[in-house]
Amino acid sequence: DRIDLRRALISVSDKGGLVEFAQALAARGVELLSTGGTAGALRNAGLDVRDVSEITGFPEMMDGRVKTLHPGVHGGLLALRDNAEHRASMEKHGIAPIDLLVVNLYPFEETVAKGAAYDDCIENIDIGGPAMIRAAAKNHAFVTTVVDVQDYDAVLAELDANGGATTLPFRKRMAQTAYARTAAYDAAVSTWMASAINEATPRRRAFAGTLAQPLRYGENPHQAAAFYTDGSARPGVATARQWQGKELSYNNINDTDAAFELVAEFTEGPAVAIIKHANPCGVARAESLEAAYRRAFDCDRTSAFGGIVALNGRLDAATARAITEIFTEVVIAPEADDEAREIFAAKKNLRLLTTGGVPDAQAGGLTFRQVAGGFLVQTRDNGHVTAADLKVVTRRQPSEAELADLMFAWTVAKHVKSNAIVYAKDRATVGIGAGQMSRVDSTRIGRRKSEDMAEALGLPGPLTEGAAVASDAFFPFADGIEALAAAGARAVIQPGGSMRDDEVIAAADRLGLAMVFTGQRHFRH
Ligand code: 93A
Repeated sequence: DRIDLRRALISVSDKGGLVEFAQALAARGVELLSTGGTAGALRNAGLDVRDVSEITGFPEMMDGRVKTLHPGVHGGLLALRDNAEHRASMEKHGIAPIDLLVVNLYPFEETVAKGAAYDDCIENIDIGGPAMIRAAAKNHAFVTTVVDVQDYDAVLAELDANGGATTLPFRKRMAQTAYARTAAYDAAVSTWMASAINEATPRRRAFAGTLAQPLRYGENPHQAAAFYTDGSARPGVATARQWQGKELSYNNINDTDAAFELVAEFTEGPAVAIIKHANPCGVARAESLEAAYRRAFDCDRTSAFGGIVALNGRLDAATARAITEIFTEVVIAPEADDEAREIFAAKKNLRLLTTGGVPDAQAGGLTFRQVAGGFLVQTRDNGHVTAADLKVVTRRQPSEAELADLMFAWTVAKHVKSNAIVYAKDRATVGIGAGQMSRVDSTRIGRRKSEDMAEALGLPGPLTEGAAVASDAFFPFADGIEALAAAGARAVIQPGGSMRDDEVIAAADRLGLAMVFTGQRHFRH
């Protein structure tokens, strides 16, 4: 299964490492064929190279759209060398076998990422490159396919280990990588076109990402994992710059995303969220980020330990100092002051990420969840209500202050796993009940946590006294409302729409609560 490497076709857009690699091939006696730009670069470096146009008998034409699409090339890639008929065809048409194909594609993803115009993106859809890659990879019984600059060294090592030949297992691995590349490339084209033509539905879509980082392990140490990016320019964990600390883990990436997407909801003034296990354990708005952090921290100091902190504004020294008072895993912010970075520099295990901006919480896009045998795709939960959308359903109207807290709690609840109950006061969470199978349980958990916190802070509890409460989905029975009232809550925001809304509203009226319906639900599982 060893194939001696005699002839290579190299056609690359990313010319990094090209000359060194081609020199190493030439030194091993490999004949080089190339397309225009690549051949030029190789000649400049003093290498002997044949132009593909010499093989095809055609010049590169139509702005390079047609360079390698020719039987002289594809025959050389696809011919089965142990097949008499294929060999006869090669002979008859003067087709020489190509043993190694080195192609990296027109930079379509980069062109889209830099916001290029439609026609520019179209021109950067590579046709000849993927055609050659797919041909060479299909014929891996004889041909080695390289689609990534990072694999050049592996090819040379393979040749050296096998006396100038490649082995079948190696060629199979390279072929598998090659198809991953062409699949991801076409998925990127399709995804870009969907947004270019405003095709928002998740139907007829292809999905693929680019490997950004192999991870040390997954959700648990016995699980292997990797992080893929989807090419979106959305500011967030995938595009952030990491200033210090060890590599992010699978769970860190997941939680950091949850934290940053939550604070991105707050566009008016400083906001901070602290996340543990993908749920917020404290969220607050305040006049400064430091104050917001301290108030978020005071929601659940116990859970905040080892948490992930997201800010929606520039990290300053005072906030950095406050954060370093306890152990925190990751801090993510749009930017960070030099002084804040210096304060963090003393904390070796703390990772600081800056994103350059805050994402648009109301932007479209798709989200995924895997199930056995497939995955579920849906549009992002970019649902948003304003005070004008709310319907007061109780005799008592919420006060201005209650209304502000209701809106705040509702926004946080959108980012809490269902069943979600969020108690808030003065634009800070004071109790969060997350991820319970029963809504009453979430209600009780939020209250109990606030009692624990009151005790820890030496305050008369529970802190839920006088709070506004959000529920991510409707109350099926009056018992949830009764539990909220027992916790001292004064106002409630929820979607409404239960069969027993009448009972629920009657309970709120009886207990003196103000309640508003949003008409929109925010399940999150
Ligand atoms: O425009 S193409 O789709 N038509 C082709 O026939 C073709 N053949 C190779 N693009 C084509 N290529 C691509 O050209 C390669 O995939 C590579 O990215 C690039 C290298 O061009 P050059 O050698 O001129 O820099």
